[in-house]
Amino acid sequence: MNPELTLDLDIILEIYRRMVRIRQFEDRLYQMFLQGLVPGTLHQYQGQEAIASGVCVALRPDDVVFSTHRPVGHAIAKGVPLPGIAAELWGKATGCAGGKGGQMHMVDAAVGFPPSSAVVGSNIPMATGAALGFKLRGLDRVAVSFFGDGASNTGAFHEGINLAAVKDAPVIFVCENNQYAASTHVSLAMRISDIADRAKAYGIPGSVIDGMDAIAVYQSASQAVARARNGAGPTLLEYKTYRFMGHSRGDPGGYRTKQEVDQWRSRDPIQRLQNALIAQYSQPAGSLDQIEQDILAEVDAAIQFAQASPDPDPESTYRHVFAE
Ligand SMILES: Cc1ncc(C[n+]2csc(CCOP(=O)(O)OP(=O)(O)O)c2C)c(N)n1
Ligand SMILES: [Mg+2]
Repeated sequence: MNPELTLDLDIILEIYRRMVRIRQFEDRLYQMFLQGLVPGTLHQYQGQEAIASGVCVALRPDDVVFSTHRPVGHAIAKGVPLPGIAAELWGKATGCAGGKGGQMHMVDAAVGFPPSSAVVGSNIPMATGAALGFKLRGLDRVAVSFFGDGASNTGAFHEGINLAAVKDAPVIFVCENNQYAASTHVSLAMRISDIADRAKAYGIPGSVIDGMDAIAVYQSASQAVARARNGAGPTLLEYKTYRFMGHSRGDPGGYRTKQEVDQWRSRDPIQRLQNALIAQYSQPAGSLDQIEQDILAEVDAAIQFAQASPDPDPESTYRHVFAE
């Protein structure tokens, strides 16, 4: 039997919804950015949606996700409400970080999303620390760190994973290998072709998974989550993927060939899941269109909310600097 058919339809539809929500929101931001309507910078997530969505659907609401400089997709997938994300991008008082964080600093403790960190690699030991805290308090919650191929070359990667391994901390290390750290191809930054091989050095399981296949992402993440929750310790999951857009705003992308970008775009993870929903789960194309229309309305509403929201009160500048 096709293993895809063993998965509950509701789960696949939930993964699909989250992926479409990320794509629609990110595409809208891109269009508005080109019109000069988005303040600040953008590090976009198009192409990688299967990873955030597949992993987060495998989590409970009280599990926590530590993200990076590219956090919008992770935040949406973990359930941070779109209006708060949009308002944060516009630096408004109603933003999820009160308008003080901007694009790289999404946060919502209520849905298990501690502040994302733009310091590459730093969120790896943070996730280990949170997971150790859960373990010491006897809780069966898990922590996830999302990070890139570039982050896997930092010292924080080594320290964070090694400590988690020796302590059997309930954490999942999710490496999104999108082939580039800014403009540097992975082959120029490491001698190995699979980052998952590094798991051996820490005595934990590591696997390589197709990050454009949402169902494979969900299945691999579910196994790692079950292992962590059962006290068996951390797992390193390397998802091979690609970012469809530039590294950040204004990246002309001259370091990638059109042929390479087109080849990866032809493996679009949303199109792939849509095909599976239609062909194997007999979902009418119309019902998937309806999901997309509903999400477009959510995106419109979130952006209108952000644009209509007030700027932060100058008096709030020194709030959240010291413990109150
Ligand atoms: C410690 C540190 N060094 C450098 C930077 C600048 N920087 C921001 S993103 C980035 C590339 C990160 O690549 P990767 O980890 O593969 O993540 P991706 O951008 O591909 O998602 C760099 C070098 C930073 N933010 N932090
Ligand atoms: Mg990368």
